[in-house]
Amino acid sequence: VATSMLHAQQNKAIYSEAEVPEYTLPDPLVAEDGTKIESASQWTERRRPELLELFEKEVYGKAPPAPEKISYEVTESSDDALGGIARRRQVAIQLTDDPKGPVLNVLMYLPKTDKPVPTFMTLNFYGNASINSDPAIHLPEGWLRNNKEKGVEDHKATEKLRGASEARWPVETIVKNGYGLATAYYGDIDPDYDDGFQNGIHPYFYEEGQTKPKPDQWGSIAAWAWGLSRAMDYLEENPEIDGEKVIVMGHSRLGKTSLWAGATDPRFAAVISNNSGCGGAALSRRRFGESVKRINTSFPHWFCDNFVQYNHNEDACPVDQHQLIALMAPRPCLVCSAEGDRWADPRGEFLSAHYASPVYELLGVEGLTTEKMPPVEQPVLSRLGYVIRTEEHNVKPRDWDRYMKFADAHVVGKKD
Ligand code: GTR
Repeated sequence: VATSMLHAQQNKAIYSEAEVPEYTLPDPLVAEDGTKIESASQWTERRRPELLELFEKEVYGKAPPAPEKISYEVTESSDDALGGIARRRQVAIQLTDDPKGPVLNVLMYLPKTDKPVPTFMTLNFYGNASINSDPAIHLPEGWLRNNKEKGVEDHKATEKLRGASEARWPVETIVKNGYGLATAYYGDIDPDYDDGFQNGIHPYFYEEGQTKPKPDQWGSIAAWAWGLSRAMDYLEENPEIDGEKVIVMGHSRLGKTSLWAGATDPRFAAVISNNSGCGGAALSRRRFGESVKRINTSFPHWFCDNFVQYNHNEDACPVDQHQLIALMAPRPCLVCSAEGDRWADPRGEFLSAHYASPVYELLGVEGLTTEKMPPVEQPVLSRLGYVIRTEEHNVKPRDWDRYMKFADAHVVGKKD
């Protein structure tokens, strides 16, 4: 009886600071053997690779290296999109050597200029056609999560899908501010349901006789992040894009993904996490809102199997999520929370940025410039930035205004 009561208690989500257990965070600036990290080179050569490897092994799983060559095909293109203000490009990136293998369809809207443009790279939840009602966007062909309101029936896109998520994607404003937007459907890389890794990208990398990833090999989040890197391979080759100014942004599970993409791929010039929560920006040891056990139970395919050891056992994990934020350093990184998104633990997201700050400072750049969690709607847009807005778990036009202001200051170098 006592044990089952304990389990019931443990399984109840924590929603008050008083219930947050006491915890000690692993120090980003102390190596696993106890050595203090006191110089930028010690961080870069020793501690950073060590932490990256721990996150690979214990949390997200290790992804295979980039393919030697990527092939892609421009499937559609226009220099007169969005009422004449933008160029539209649609490109199919072959993710493996197998011509029948998965293809990542990237949609781009780019400002009309002769110069290569800084660009936001962002995965989407319902296919490229969901972000804008532009009839030229190809409808997604693969499996989608059922959602009648969004126009998905029997896991297939219908015409109703067009523009169904456009409130989250202020494309015109982005383009008018001089930024490109590149987006792709995350399900092109791996459909988001637990099928034991039989579909999507994973099987293409199995050794002979292997039927699922090993406990330290990539789950779906690592696969989506790997797909972002393949998009980056292409963006770097596209002369219309400034490959040194690609900002990876993502919301929720795709916020977790953008953080992991930023950690594993230093070509991303800046990283933005929106409402990423557990397994993203939020500290796992706080167990506030969504816990490690809960996320591993609801979404067994997101993380690697080793992560399951830390269900209700967060303190045993050699890493916590502030160290993930530290892996972005010295690149600009913006952590965004929402007051109504308690499931994602806004305070835990703030604390991650706070505890990552010493790494930025060691590297000689500005960390998070506030010690205290800022009030709602008062963004702290330092190089390591944090903002909490009002309202729910979502992406709002004003979130994008902040991403752009942040990128103006730290990626493009424009002042206010
Ligand atoms: C929730 C999940 C969160 C978050 C969210 C989303 O169900 O518990 O971790 O990822 O989904 O991606 O919308």
